[in-house]
Amino acid sequence: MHKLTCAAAGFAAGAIAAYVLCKRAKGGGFELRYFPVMAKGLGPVLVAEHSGQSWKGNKELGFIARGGPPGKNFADIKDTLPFGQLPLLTTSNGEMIAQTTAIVNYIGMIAGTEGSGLDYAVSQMLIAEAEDLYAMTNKNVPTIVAPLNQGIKGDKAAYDAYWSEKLPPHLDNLEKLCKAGRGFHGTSGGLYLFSILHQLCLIVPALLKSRPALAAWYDQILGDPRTAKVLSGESSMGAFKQYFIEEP
Ligand SMILES: N[C@@H](CCC(=O)N[C@@H](CS)C(=O)NCC(=O)O)C(=O)O
Repeated sequence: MHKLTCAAAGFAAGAIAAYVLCKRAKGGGFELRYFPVMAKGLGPVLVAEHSGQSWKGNKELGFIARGGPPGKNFADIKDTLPFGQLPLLTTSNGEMIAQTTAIVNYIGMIAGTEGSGLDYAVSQMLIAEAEDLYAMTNKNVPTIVAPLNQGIKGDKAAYDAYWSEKLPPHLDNLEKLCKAGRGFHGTSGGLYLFSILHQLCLIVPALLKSRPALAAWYDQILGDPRTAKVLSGESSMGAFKQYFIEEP
């Protein structure tokens, strides 16, 4: 009987969560939900803040991924999500869009910040490269929740090889691409790449020092007031914790 009650309560919370997710965004603009860490949330939020579109995030929605009130926490909405994971964008019609790259592309498309012609192609390349960097980083660099030698994480040797051998060719390629073209501008793809590079620069501040074109572009995005608003926790999303950390 007790189990039945719990199951019924779980179902009700899920139904309320689905209803809330569908209804809330209908007032216009879109909504973003994520955990309070940078990881895969910083990119979509930067793209949203730079887009000029109307949007609401965790803070304004009262969404607290772990331990938030009924319908406003990850556990309650997980079963209603397209892939059971965050980040989530909810459109003004209540449609749910998951997968970070889809969210970045969707905002870029509605805001016209995805670039056109060659800029569009470069923006797409940067999204794909940012995903490659994220996957590589996630395997080799500890996070605030996962130390080395745990789960998919490699060991200290893999961590060292990541910084000294694996990452540098990627940065060199980005430097070449940035120098050869018209820069990466503030396209949605550029902002998503920035969100990943920024997380690496928090660990190694001199990371881009020997890549002047990339460093100049990075500094330009970093110095933008919209970026400052997001990084300081003043955006509608609220504060982000650093996710990847230095090997202790
Ligand atoms: N491919 C997905 C991965 C999303 C993902 O891994 N989300 C994690 C947080 S970074 C999550 O929701 N974890 C909780 C869970 O899987 O229950 C994307 O890029 O959006």
